This record gives sequence, C-alpha cells and structure tokens, in this order.
Amino acid sequence: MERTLVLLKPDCVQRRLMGRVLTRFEDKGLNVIAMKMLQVTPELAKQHYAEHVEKPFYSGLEAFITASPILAMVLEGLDVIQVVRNMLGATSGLKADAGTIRGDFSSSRQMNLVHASDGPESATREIDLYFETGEVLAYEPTLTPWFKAADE
Ligand code: FUP
Repeated sequence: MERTLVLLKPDCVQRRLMGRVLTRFEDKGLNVIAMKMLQVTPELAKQHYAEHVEKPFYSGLEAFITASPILAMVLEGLDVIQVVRNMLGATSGLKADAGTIRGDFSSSRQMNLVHASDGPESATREIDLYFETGEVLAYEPTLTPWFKAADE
C-alpha cells in the first residue's frame, strides 16, 4: 500500500467542489486516512513549493495557495501516487484530458483545484509537512475484498 498527499486548493473549496472531488477518490476505492482544513501560510507555501520558489510564477502561486483555506488529506491505495496523478490530469486545466478532475472542472494553469504528490519521496516529505504522525489513521476498510483481489 502506498500513500499520497492531496490538497483541495482554495479554488476547489471556494467553488464548493470538495464533495464532488472527494467522491471521485472514494468511488475509485482509495482510502482517506487523514484529513483537515487549514490556511496555508507563506512559510508553509515556500516549504511545499521549494522547487518553484525562484520561478517567475511563484509569487502568484503563493498568493493563490494562501488566499483561502484548503482541505488536506492523505490517501492510501495500491499505486495511489500514480493513480491520483492520472485522475487529476495534466497540471494545466487547459491541457488536462476530459474525464480527469482538472479536465472536467478547471480552465486554468494556476487554479487547477487539486495538488497531489508526484513520487514516493515527495509524498513522504509532503505528508510530513501537513500532518503529525498521530493524525494519520491507518485502518482496514471492511469493503477491501470487494475492491481488489487478495493477492493484488
Ligand atoms: P503539479 O506537479 O501538477 O502540481 O505541477 P507543478 O509542480 O509543475 O506546479 C506546481 C503548481 O504551480 C501547479 F499547481 C500550478 C502552478 N504553476 C503555475 O501557476 N504556473 C506555471 O507556469 C507552472 C505551474
């Protein structure tokens, strides 16, 4: 089982899309094992987007991600990092395929509704940025045998 950090960004919260996006993850069979709303501070934004801090678009990105609360969560599942990235679609909502979350709901490169970790190292780093160990609640959903075979 793998874990990934997912953030429903300020545009997702403000546009009342939290429920519809969360439903996609639940329908897919992914387990929500941590969740909280928070306001991202400029300090947290700089840590999260460390690789982008020097880029020209960073100031706009920071203003956006800190403008309003977000919903942060940890999702667990088989290959969940790639599965969720595929569900989101390309970074820009203008390029994301129809049928993906960004393709269906976003018409913007910046306001692309959802963040998800892009690999195992960033998932570990990002989960630690947003959640204390005790806030992540691993459990065995009773429906697991109806979502995947025992040897998967
Ligand atoms: P992703 O991994 O899909 O979140 O995308 P990136 O790490 O490449 O970019 C991080 C965030 O910066 C994206 F959510 C969108 C935003 N961004 C811009 O606002 N302008 C750009 O030119 C590129 C990215």
